[in-house]
Amino acid sequence: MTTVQDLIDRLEAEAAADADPETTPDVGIIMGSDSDLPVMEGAYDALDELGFAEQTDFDDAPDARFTYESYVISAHRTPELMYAYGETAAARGIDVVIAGAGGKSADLPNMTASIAYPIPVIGVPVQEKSVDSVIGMPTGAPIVAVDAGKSYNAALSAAQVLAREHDAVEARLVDLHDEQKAGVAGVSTDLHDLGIDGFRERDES
Ligand code: AIR
Repeated sequence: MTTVQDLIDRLEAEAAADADPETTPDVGIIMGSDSDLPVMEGAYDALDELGFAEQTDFDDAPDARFTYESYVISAHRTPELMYAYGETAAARGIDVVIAGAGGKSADLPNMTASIAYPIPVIGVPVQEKSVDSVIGMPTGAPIVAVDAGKSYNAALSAAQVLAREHDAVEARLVDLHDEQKAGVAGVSTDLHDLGIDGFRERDES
């Protein structure tokens, strides 16, 4: 059975490997519990739509140039793992972290932002009641955060960070935005032209 220490050792070994940044995950997704996954799905959806691939083996990068990885890390159950993840993030080639946690003490995003600084951390409050603990940082300890549950936007923000350095990510962001605009135009036309009854009928069929 894998122990927390095994995971810490793994992260530290990867940090020491001095891997080519083109082969390391660009985005790290972490969450306080696997019970957060339904809310964090939006981040995976957005990254998939932007053409990112998941990297499950640090030593064997997928063909896609831009990748993400994910781990469950609990600020309260496994604080030593949170420290190790934050402290090794830069050396492991992570450029931006998306961190989600729920409950009233949702401390993974804010603590990871402090530990991994200056790597940007986008916090996702998994529940409405988590918002204050995610965003309530003291002066000098920054975090970027989205509204409760908005993990899709967290992934877009993460891609925006990468886009400052990578034109290909910027182009994908612009394309996705155009597709979403076209989607609104399509829905708007359908609602108008089919009328409310026809629109409801089509959606129900
Ligand atoms: N959590 C886990 N460790 C610290 C915190 N704050 C959060 C998880 C999840 C909630 O507690 O992010 O949203 C409940 O976790 P679980 O594992 O009991 O379902």
